[in-house]
Amino acid sequence: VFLENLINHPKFINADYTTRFIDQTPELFHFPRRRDRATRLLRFVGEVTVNGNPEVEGRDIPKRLLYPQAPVKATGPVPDGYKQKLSELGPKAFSKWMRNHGPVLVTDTTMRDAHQSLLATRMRTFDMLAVAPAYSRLLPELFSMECWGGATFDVAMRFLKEDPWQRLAQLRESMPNMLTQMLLRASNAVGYTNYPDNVVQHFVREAAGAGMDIFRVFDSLNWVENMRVAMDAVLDTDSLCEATICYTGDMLRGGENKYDLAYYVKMAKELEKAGAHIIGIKDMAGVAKPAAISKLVRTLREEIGLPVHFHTHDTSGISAASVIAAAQAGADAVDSAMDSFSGLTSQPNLGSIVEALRDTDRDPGLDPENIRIISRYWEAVRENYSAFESDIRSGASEVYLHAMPGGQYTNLREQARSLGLEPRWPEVAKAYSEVNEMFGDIVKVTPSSKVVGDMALAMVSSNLSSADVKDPNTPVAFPDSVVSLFKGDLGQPVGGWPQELQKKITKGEGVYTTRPGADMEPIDLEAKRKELGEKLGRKINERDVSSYVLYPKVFMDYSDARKSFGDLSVLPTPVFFYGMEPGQEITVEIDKGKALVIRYLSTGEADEEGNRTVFFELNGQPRTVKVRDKS
Ligand code: 3PY
Ligand code: ZN
Repeated sequence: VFLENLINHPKFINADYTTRFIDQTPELFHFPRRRDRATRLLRFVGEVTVNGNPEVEGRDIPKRLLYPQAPVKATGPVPDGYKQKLSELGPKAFSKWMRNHGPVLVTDTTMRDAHQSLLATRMRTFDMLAVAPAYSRLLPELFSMECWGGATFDVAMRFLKEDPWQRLAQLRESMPNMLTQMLLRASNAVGYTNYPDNVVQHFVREAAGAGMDIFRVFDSLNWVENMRVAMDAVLDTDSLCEATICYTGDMLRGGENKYDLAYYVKMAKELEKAGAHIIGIKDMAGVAKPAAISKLVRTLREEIGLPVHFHTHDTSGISAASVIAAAQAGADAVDSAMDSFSGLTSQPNLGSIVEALRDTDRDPGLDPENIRIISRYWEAVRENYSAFESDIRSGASEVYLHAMPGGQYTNLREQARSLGLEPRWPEVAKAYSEVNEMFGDIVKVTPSSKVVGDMALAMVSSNLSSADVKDPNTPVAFPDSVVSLFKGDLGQPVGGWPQELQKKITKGEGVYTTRPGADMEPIDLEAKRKELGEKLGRKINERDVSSYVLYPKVFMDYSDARKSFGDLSVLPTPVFFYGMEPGQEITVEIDKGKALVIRYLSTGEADEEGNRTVFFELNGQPRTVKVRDKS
């Protein structure tokens, strides 16, 4: 133990010691009885069984809890897929191959955007890993698996007490033939604010190293200047850079229109020149109508030499028509979600799109039976997350009014509910669209969409009209995020900010038009590494450093949970959220080939201090843990 303490001591790791280190470092002689992994897991299961998981507190309880079985065992050979093609060709030649490939390529978003948009991003690694080997074997012709980035990074740590990097590395290993794909918010990385350039570069390097193949890079104001750092960082790796245009407004609308065809073509050409391998069209709200997307895809393919990848949301209920139109117009790849995770604010239905295109010249050639097998698995998984489902039952043409991103819609509705504004939701939706107009008709996608949402809620809760907000003589308490946006902290929108409003919001102070990252001091990563090592008192790696600089507090809270309970991603989802039933037995694989059999027996009465003893059997041996009853 002494040696272990020594080699894990942060000062030792960082070579920050002298010959008197051993004399001056009494903690090297602390030999605590280390809680083994099984005990830590039992403590968590006991805690949730007695007190519940705060993450589902106050939410609906699922009708039933399921333990979905993986559709195929991880045996049998894995056929080659597009991962092998990328390794063989490299990103540039892969891009050329993609552009000349006849069938439309299909991305599955179930592991990222679908659950981000339907279940508040709560899907756990456990449920992804169980099905990953089945994807590899049953659907090797899928173009890519969107499985990382966007909101999944912080939600994994914040709410699920998981390491997002571990998720990526494990998925990479379990699907060796599939291309992994992530959503990267350019200079906002996987956060909600602009980070210094070196933080973004470090993050991209680590993500590529952990197995990320396709980086879908976008900027929340479509400002290409703000995309270059992230794009260049991707171009320095062997991964694919999918530079992305956020689709907004109504391209074919007559009259004055900022977001017309010429706008998109110009942006696509800039992205091509900046070195992109693929051009993404990201219709985050699901407002790209079939005729518009058809024209856009056809024109982009004529005007640029890169493959085009279309992404949309089904909030309207008719977005599959846009996907089919995009495919018919020559889109090289399209996104969709596995049937049981499709529709509403998620992506349109993968199985049905594949069927609709069958026997056409764009037939993706995916096996319908295998799609059904995988979708059935996801259907069972989804039941366990019903606490996070929204009440939305149908598509809504209202999306053409507010144009909220699919990933934001349910969140904002939830925020409105928590402020007591749910009965006034139509007003919130209308205010959202008015705020957009006041802000100069901007692109609304994380994080700019969050700012528009903050302002809309502020207006409805304080009964402010847009005339009040604009009136220089009516005092308005603008949310911090709005002040920051109008100073320039997220960059510049096309045509600049409306000046009168900007003056009112910022009081003329701190406004700038340069790229935010250009004025930010680089973070001293070496110092952060040292600081983190000391805080955690364990050996750390570059991925920990990245999480820490992106989300200092969230990462530290996650680390505390990890220290107390170990790796919680190994627990089945019903147990993670709802604990165990007396007499229930589960098998938990804590490492490859190392399993624990946990049987929950009962919980004793609370003692005078309010502690209860929880009785388990671990691999047949009695074990108890003490849990403070918080009720
Ligand atoms: C994200 O940035 O997380 C999004 O999904 C935006 O659409
Ligand atoms: Zn999306």
